[in-house]
Amino acid sequence: MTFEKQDVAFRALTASMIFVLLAVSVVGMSPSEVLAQGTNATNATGASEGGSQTTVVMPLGSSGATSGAGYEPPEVTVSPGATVTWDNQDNALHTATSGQPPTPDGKFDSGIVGANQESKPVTMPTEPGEYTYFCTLHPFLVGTVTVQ
Ligand SMILES: [Cu+2]
Repeated sequence: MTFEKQDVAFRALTASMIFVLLAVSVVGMSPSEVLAQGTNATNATGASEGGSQTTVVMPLGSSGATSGAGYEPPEVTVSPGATVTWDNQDNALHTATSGQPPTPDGKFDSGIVGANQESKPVTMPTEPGEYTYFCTLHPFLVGTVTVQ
């Protein structure tokens, strides 16, 4: 009889210890999971942009040949294989197409970016160099991406 009582007590103690261990491990895991997620989120943003997002604006009015408005900034420098996003703030369609106007060279191409739209992140070449690009719809718009 005594043995049974002790056995029950022992089981209760074991159960409560397991509960405490579980509670500790759950509590212990949560911060590290949060940290891991935070780290992943940082990496996801940082890795694709080499630590910084490069965005070139297609300013309002840049579809006008004599407006003087053009890709802003006209020259950017990025790491090999980094992405660049073009932010079209104009009321006309634009592209950022690598090559000497009016001939695309196939190194990169944003495709048509709608008015008040952003392009998808466009992957730059991995080969270091200076890449001229232009707008296929407004070939007087010219910019440069330097990969280094
Ligand atoms: Cu254009």
